[in-house]
Amino acid sequence: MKIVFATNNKHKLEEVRKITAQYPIEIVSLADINCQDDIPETAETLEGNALQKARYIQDKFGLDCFADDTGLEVEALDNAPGVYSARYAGIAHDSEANMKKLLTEMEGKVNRNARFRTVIALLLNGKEYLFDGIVKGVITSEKRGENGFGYDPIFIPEGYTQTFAELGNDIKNKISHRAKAVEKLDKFLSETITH
Ligand code: ITT
Repeated sequence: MKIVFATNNKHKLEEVRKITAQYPIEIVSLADINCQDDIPETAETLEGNALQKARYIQDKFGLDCFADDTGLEVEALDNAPGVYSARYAGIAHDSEANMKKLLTEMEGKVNRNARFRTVIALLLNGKEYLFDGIVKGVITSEKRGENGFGYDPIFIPEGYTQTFAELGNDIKNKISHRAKAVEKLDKFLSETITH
């Protein structure tokens, strides 16, 4: 089974391809369908943005697809940056600036609890489905590690002492927010294929 992943983030594409490797599902990228569009994400929730991205591709290309919207929710900051994670420091997709702003906001904060939350919206045969995944953890006081992307250098998942960027992709892809959401998607698609 082939399905389009509506993302412009190559790190997400790589992670999802690795997580789905054991399933009979082939992930098709936006590049594969010749889509270079900057897909709008203007909703106020992760669910809304994930649906908006998936609907954009289905409306324009008529293909079954799914999209992922992810946010980092920090307890001491009233769950910010949340749905605004990509543009927390003002300019979209500047991870260095986003991490710098978050570390500044967290200076002196004792409660470092945070969680990554991923919502996947799947559009299949005219129906819409949502799957989510959460990983709890804490925010560090400085960046650590070179792997991963986005906020990975400042997030330590629960049960570990290293950041996602130090742990590397093999561990991240087993325990992450995205891994949990993609496992639900994989299971659903595998069952749909065999029935
Ligand atoms: P698409 O919308 O094209 O899928 P994006 O990079 O805009 O890609 P999101 O809106 O879902 O993706 O991401 C929001 C922000 O959260 C963005 O700054 C990412 O770098 C960051 N992010 C997403 N997933 C992450 C992860 O697994 N680890 C660390 N940061 C992540």
